[in-house]
Amino acid sequence: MDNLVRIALLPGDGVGPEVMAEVLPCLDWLQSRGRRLEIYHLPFGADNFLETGETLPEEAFEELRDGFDAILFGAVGDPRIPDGRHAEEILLRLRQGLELTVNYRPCRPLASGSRPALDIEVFRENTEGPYCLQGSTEPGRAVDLAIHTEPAVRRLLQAAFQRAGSRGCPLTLAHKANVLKHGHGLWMRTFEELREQNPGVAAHGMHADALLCALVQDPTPFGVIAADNYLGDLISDLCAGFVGGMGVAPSISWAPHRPYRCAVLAEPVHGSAPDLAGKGLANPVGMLLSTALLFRHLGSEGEAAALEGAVSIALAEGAKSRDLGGTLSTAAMGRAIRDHLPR
Ligand code: GGG
Repeated sequence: MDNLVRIALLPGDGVGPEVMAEVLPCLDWLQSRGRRLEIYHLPFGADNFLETGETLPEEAFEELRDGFDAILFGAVGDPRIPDGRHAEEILLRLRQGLELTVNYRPCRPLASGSRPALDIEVFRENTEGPYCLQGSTEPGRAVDLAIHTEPAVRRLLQAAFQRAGSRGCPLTLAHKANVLKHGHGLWMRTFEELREQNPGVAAHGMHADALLCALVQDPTPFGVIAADNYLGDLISDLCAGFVGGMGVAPSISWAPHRPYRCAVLAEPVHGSAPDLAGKGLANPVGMLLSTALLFRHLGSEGEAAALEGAVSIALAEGAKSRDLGGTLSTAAMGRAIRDHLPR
């Protein structure tokens, strides 16, 4: 029998609660197949902040860190909080505080059929770079600091080398070491060291601007792409555009060194899309595929593959939400997918 897994659900803002609602029956389904889960719904987000003045209180963070195994996250971002303070104090706090260094963003065609020609997996460092939130705005001058540390860079690159090795595909490091000599110099040195230790992996570095051009011209030769937080964010969004857009892009973040009990967080790549919220216009596919990634991370490989398969079959049969040119609501799209889950 599997061990009990405690999962915290944080739907967040905007379309987050709507796409998270489509996950709940999938968690029930996983339990119906013998996986023991304890699910907790947590309210942190813009509404809670505006009501209580709290973003993610320290006790709540510690409870998530030490009392849960995994987090399923929706999205944060709300126009009523224009400085995005709550988003930083919730999502970036979780990524950084739990040391979720590796953010994995797969991009492959979704409809079922022959082997995908495009099969890119972006490994994005998730806790550092310019997203460390250190900087200042002064009259006529603004500073955003980018911090890169050797342990985080090494952890991210080790995960990318491991994955490229097991897939037998090329590994590309995106960098701008010609300009960002210090930070990306560290990335290059660590990459070279790991390249020597992994002679079986066809690994090379590429200037990020040239990489973006090559991706737009032909993404099919690429396999695993590793990048810092900022470049990884941009590259993975571009790649999402090759396979249906932001609404279908999943992600999962984990701490390979497992410093705390809670070492994994799955969330769609998309943000809160406030203009779509409350209208049934959001596509739940990114959230559902992120849930499948979590199932796989927790060792439920069969159920992960079945959920991914259900998405593929539903899309191949013509199920389409508005972003994909169809008319299905968020809930109808979720139902069309779940109809293909094995009982
Ligand atoms: N699930 C990713 C997420 O919520 N990211 C935060 C974000 O991008 N917020 C800004 C926005 O929603 O536009």
